[in-house]
Amino acid sequence: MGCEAWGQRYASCNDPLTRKYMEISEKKQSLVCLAADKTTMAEMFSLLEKVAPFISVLKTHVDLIDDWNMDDWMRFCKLANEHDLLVFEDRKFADIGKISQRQMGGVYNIRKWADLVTSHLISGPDIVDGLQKGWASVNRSGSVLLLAQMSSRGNLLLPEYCGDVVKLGRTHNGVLGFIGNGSDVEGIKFLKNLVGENKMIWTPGVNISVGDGELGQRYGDPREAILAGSDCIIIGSGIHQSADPAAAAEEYAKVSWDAFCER
Ligand code: 6AU
Repeated sequence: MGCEAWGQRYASCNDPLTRKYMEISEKKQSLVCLAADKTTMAEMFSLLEKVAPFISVLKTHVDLIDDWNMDDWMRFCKLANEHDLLVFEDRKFADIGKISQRQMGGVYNIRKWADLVTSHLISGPDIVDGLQKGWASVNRSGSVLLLAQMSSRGNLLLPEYCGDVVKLGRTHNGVLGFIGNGSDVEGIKFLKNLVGENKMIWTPGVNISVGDGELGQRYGDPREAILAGSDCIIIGSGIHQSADPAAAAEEYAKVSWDAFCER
């Protein structure tokens, strides 16, 4: 499968998951990752069925689900894969390498179903190797998005730290890219300048209604985020709190793809 829209970035990329994201996003014409922040399995299934055609990635917080069990969860992930979605567990790992490796297992067994996970780099670079060993132990592969910035008010991921995260993550094969702050256009441009073309920037903190969200969350405009350098907008409440999640997802997909083509 070719990938015209991503052009040179696709041609020069040899990371399978990055390529897969580019292919899916081109096919669906959507740079949208849904943050499926629901609390029951029934709500997760219902949301997925409604929005799947308009999104390229499904982001989960597995520990938000009150009635979680492995059988339903594996069915849910299988359905997501059938809808051509990457499954992304936003676990925000932060421990030392060997513990992070083991946390890929445990009750949730993230290594068995997630293609992508988020991680902080606060404990140093071995965390990425630990997470990669987690996938390798079950003969699967996956990739890590490192938190280089955050969208929440008062967070401590300041520019110097952001620069250090990018320096370590830019050349690591186990890293797909970086989480940037979608609410801050200048911040995304700063990050893009550090990251360059080889790794991705995915941005939460994006909503068509810009401004402050709940409990310190902040929102920027989806088109502006993509023009500034975001390769994927992570949308939660903008879709799942909408009265019509399918229509909202379709709208975010269109805005994202138009902005990407403009860029
Ligand atoms: O659109 P929202 O505000 O309803 O949801 C935003 C989603 C949530 C957060 O856990 C996540 O994006 N997030 C992250 C991620 C992706 O790691 C980082 C961050 O800085 N801010 C943020 O909101 O599921």
